Amino acid sequence: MTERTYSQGWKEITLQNERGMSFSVLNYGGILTSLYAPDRNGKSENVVLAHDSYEDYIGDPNYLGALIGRVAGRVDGSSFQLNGKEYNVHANEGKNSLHGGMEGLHNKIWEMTTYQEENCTGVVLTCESSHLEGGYPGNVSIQVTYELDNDNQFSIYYHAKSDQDTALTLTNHSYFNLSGNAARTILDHHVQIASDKYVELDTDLIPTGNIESVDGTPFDLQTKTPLRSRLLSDDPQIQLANEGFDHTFLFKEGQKEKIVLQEEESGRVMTVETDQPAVVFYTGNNLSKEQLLTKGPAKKYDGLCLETQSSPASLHHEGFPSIMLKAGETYQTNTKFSFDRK
Ligand code: FUC
Repeated sequence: MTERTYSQGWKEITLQNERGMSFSVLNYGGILTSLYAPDRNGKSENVVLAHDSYEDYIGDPNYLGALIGRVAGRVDGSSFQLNGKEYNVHANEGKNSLHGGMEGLHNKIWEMTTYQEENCTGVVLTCESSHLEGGYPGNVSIQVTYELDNDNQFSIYYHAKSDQDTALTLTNHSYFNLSGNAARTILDHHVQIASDKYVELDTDLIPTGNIESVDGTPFDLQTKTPLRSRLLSDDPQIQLANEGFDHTFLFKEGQKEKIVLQEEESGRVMTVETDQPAVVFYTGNNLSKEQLLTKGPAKKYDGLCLETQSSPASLHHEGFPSIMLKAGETYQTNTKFSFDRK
């Protein structure tokens, strides 16, 4: 374990396993600032995007590596009804609310405690979000654990409890790039998602509520698919998201491996398992050269996010798994990213 302190009092913890993997996390936003995984030849390199200067994490429009909540994704019109009452949450993207608004979890200082067990090592992050913070009801205690084991599995466990009924769906906003230190874009990554349905977006990227079949569309990623042709497709849904995916894919039942991501040149393969019903698959369509990353200026498609979660579309539409958390009940979910090489 190593610990670093930054001028603004931020702390960063780095933990490693016995198989060439390590990760670093900042107490600011619970941001995953690095995740090192070995390539085909055993060379460990960073597989998530990171800012060069730590100040750039403040107000980062791309939410690099951050924990996201209370409601990950977009809340249409920044309002919703709960128990017959209307709640207005903070609008931070026109009239809509993105990723919990300005007071989202990505902006919080989290407490961090590390642990070491026989086969794994981890860090537990905790924070409190008070009643009406960001406009959301209930005092909520949140605990997120990042854990790395000796089988090269990196897991995120989410845990929350509220003293009032509220809306909650948490995720992590890491941008994966398996080429290592973002040497190549994600255009030549292959992806497979166990999903036969995706959620249509309007021009503000708000779910229309229409659940569409992937059949015969660029959204059919049920077999291993190179991303390039899909991202460069003239499909109107791909076009409106600034030439890429920024969509919720609803997982099929009964398949343990929900997502497989592969970069053939490095040989890295990442498999995602989750108990969440969906993923927002975002292909870094808005990354641009104004942001300086550790590898140099960012560019479109430098990384992709796999935001496992439930959809905030459920706040306004039928047919989606609910994101309501009842007072006193426990929100508990997990997502596991397993690394391998081929
Ligand atoms: C994702 C996308 C958004 C946005 C943000 C930084 O979650 O859904 O469109 O660009 O990340």
